[in-house]
Amino acid sequence: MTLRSTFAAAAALFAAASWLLPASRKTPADARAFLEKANAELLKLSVEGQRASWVRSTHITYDTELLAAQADERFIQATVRLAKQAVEFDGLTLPPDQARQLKLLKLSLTMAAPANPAESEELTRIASGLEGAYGRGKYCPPGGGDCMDIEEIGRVLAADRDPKRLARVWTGWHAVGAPMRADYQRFVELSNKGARELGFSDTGAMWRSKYDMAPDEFARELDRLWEQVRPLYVSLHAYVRKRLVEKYGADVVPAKGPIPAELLGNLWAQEWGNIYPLVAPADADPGYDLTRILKARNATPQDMVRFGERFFTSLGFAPLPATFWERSMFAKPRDREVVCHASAWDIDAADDLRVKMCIDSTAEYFATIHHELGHNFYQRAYNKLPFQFRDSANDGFHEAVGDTIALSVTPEYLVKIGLLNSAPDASKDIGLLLDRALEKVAFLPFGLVIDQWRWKVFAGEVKPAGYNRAWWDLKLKYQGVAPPSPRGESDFDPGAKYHVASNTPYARYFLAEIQQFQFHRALARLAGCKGPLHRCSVYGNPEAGARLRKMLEMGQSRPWPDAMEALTGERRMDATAMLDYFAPLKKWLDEQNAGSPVGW
Ligand code: X8Z
Ligand code: ZN
Repeated sequence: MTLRSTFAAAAALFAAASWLLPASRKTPADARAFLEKANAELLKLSVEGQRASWVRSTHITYDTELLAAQADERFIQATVRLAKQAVEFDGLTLPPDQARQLKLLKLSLTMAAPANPAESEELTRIASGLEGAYGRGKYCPPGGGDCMDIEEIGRVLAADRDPKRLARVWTGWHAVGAPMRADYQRFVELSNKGARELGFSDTGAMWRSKYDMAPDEFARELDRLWEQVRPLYVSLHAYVRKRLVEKYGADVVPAKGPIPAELLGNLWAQEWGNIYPLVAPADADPGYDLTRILKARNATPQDMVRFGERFFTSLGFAPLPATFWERSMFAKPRDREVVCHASAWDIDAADDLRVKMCIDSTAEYFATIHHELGHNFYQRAYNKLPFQFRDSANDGFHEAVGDTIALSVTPEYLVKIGLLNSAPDASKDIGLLLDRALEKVAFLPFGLVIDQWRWKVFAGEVKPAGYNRAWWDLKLKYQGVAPPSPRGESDFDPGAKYHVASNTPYARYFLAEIQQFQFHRALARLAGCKGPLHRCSVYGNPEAGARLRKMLEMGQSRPWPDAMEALTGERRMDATAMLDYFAPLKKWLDEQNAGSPVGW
């Protein structure tokens, strides 16, 4: 034991006794000692929890689920206990970084367990079980035939163009949600109880409190950002629908109504890049297909991850540790159940970084790899900070970093790394932008829907008897999509989306979609790129890398506008960068849509 940690232990003991003092007699030294002890305890429990979750997600069994649930429970209970104790320091004038750590401690959970041990155990068991049920989910066609897992189903939705088969497979996967309904209802009751014990009105309000502004103000921020980008989405929607009417006929795709969700190339209609060939502009197609290139080269999952790593090292980041390559899961194992949904891990809060993915050699996975590595390089950048600061400035930042890098995957970059022979000229810009818009713009309303639904559910505005109805009402309102056939309350379609089953908040992805264009614009300008933003790549630019690293190293130590400013010079989330990026496409879409129905 070092001298420093001996001192910390003694101070912590003193602090333990002084927690019994009334608030007025607490001192800043007590607060410091409390935080040191709390951070050490939580770090230890969090590492144990990460290990148990890793094993649960890469070997799903009855036992690994229980072990992960127990480890989660220990971490959550400790956090709840410490958050309740932290209230004792309210009203004390403290150094800003200590005050912020205390505040973050109270906000750090996405699921708060009630103090009652039986309820706490029940909640964590349900939560772990829901994620496991999603991970094990399959569609077994009636009348025989091999069962399909989520990866195979995703491939059908991406490539099949038979509306009947798409509807069957879509419906088959969505059946995974139905058995989760009762557990989800109980999960809502218990997690709300935990949130109330921490002083929040419900779990949704707890989630909205994490943005360095009042929870209602955050909800208004989302509305404001959505209003900025909505016209762009509506134009894209109208154009895509028109092309789908041409392809499938007006009896399959209503010319003025919502688009059938199963026709958009993705199980949740969240990203539409897979139907690019159906909507490509006749005279501006860029003429290359990254998926085809990767397949032609027989690129292995490891090869693809290496491309991603090399982008980061080109910006001056240190390479990933050897253990990353040894311990990550890059491909779906044949011999066991796993959660394929991609995720990035920092197991020991030191340098045991990993990804868990079932990589296919496609352009979509190429982008997802950059997304995940963004998480890993962020985790590594802030891992020297106190435990409470080891997170992104707000949760959108964590999701935005890797995507920012993926925006630099331009044709010119692909030429530089030898994946493409020559870059298409400017006459193909509309094709490039449309391809990106199908990924990024199409996602925007989806990024809102999930938590608009959950906020209402947690607040009790949507009752269990109306879970599925409310889900489809929101999908219609924001996305303008409809299910292949009427859905009822014996279905539970939200459960067929990973983040609902795994209780991962989702507004973060909407924020990330907006922020990544702000980050990309700032880095591209810093790198001296004068051309249109979609042709700018910061590959190999150390200044851009240093600026990015500066923000990542701040972790969550400052309110997020400070981190945003460190990278971009701006203090607000603002969709103008995204609108600028897509401006030529918006003009083109509006021309294409002239005289055709717009909206639904
Ligand atoms: O879940 C993810 C990542 C892991 S954080 C693969 N994403 C969202 C989703 O798949 O629904 C990235 C984009 C949105
Ligand atoms: Zn992510």
